[in-house]
Amino acid sequence: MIKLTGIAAGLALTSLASAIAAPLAAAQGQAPTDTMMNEQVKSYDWVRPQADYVRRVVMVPMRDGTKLYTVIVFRKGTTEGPILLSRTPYNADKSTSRNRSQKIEEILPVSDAEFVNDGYIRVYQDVRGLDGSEGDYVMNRPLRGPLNKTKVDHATDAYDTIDWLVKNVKESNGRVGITGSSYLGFTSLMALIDPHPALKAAVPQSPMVDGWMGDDWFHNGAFRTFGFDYDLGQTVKKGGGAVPRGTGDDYTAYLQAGSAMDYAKAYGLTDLPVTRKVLEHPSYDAWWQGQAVDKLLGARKLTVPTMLVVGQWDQEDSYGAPAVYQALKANGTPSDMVSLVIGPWRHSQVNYEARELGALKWEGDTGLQFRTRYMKPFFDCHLKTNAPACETPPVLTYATGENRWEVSPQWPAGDYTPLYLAANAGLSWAKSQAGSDSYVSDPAKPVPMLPRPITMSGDEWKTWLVHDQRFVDGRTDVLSYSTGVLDKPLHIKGAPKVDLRAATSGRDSDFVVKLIDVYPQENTANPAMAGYQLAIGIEIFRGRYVDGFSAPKALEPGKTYGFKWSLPNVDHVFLPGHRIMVQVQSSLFPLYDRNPQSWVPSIMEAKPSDYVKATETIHWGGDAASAVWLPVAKD
Ligand code: PG9
Repeated sequence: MIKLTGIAAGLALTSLASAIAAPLAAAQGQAPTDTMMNEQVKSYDWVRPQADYVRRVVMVPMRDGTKLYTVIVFRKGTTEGPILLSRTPYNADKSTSRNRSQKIEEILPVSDAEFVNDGYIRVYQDVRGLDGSEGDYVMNRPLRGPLNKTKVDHATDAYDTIDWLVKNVKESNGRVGITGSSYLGFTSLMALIDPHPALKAAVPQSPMVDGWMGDDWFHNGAFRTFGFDYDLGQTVKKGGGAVPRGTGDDYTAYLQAGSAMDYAKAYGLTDLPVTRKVLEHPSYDAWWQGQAVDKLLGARKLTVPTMLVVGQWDQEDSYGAPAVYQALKANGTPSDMVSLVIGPWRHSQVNYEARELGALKWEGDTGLQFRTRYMKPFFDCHLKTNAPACETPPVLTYATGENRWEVSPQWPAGDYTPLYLAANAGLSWAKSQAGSDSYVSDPAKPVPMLPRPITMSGDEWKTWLVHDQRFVDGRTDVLSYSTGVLDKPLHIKGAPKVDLRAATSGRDSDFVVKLIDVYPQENTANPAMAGYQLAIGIEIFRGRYVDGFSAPKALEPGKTYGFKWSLPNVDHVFLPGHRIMVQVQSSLFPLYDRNPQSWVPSIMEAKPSDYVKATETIHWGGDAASAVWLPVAKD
């Protein structure tokens, strides 16, 4: 005999019981049933009574009747809580439900812990048209006006949301702050336009401000292909994700496709309205200018105290925060209304653990340090009931190299001093006799942004700006100029400015300049850093815009032009024993599309035959003294 034990025995007994029960029921005159109970229930509340928080989901009505999905989270027992709002395109539900924990610190992003543990009410809202919110989604929806004929934008949506929150969240003290990084930085900035009176403070982090000048879509006219994946992920309701190009080398995938338009067509991206818009506006026209948030804010009086934050190696939106700071400073905004923070971070790293970036290590968790020592006190002093006095630094930066926070009264905080390109691959503080160097830029072999194979995703993308640049030093199409070994520190605080005197044999050309800290050749304690070429700033300029960004023109072959642009804002100390290097090249692929180097009205649509080799001549000394102007701090 087989003995049944445990579950098997239980199951066997249950089936035996029903086998007996059915004929029994029939015998007793009950009608056999041909339906079964539907075992699905309508919903499940994963926030259990034991949760240490309250989590409310509400549809907040906007002035046009559209309702926006809004999640309100706070610790149980909170009263008189300041509200901290973020308006997101990245799913409010997901931002407030990590692991479905019953602990508030666990369901929220790590950067929220210090706030909710001190009585703040955290609110995340889906922007209109995305995730739980109703309405139409327009990427970076412009302000009402020539580019937006509707009655709503992110300024009105923020206003209506804040209005609803202060009237309906009884646990709050009626004071609201707004924050978030990148797209959320953009929505934070838009809330500052005709703001609700209850909005008392803002911390926009790495905000996307001017998509053409230096944030996500272009830099100084050169198109950033990374936007394709973003468009697909962001604007397709089902099945978006990444561009389906497989796991191979992105360098090869983009090179084989041809122009940006060819690539877009090959992958069906021209079906996306947002991609079409970007491809149709290759120059700095009214469409781009009209939505540049630094211009919008610079034309108004700032009425909400604002702390602008950016990472020194922000691979997506390095331009926006300092540009808004400069625009507000230029219109007379005082330091107690606008301040600037530059941390040693990649894009959005301010909200994560930030002890290191690639091979670079900092003194502790610089993200946490900033949030607890500066960002939270800033919100506290503007939002708390019985608030402490504000002690917000006008400018707070992290001096990389010496690895310490420092406060400056204004930004830039150095005196611009030219470091000239010179003979024998040198860099010199004095202008030398005239001379030049040349290289051939071949669009068939563009200079890679990283050692191949390249996948512009994950950690590789997050840290590419701090990658050791030795992998291109020595290429025949990259010029490297260097100082001797420094005998004392050189501290720079600001955005280095490039003044490149160059000629091309073609009709158009890109120029890329990198300012590099070359570490000492030997380092027994840390061999990974021996001889490391750390780019302190990398930036591109598209030659056709030499006379203005809205007026592209063909270059005259052989004529020397002065190409001028800025590198990202930095606070860096080149230490004794290090050298300063400047690299010049004419492509940075595949992040930036290739310049065909012949004249075509739109580079987006260049044909294979338009891509030609060009000889680039970089002049130094005399009347055509190429230089990088460094904002040298007097320490
Ligand atoms: N940098 C991203 C982005 C912002 C706005 C538009 C497009 C892209 C982001 O990280 O949100």
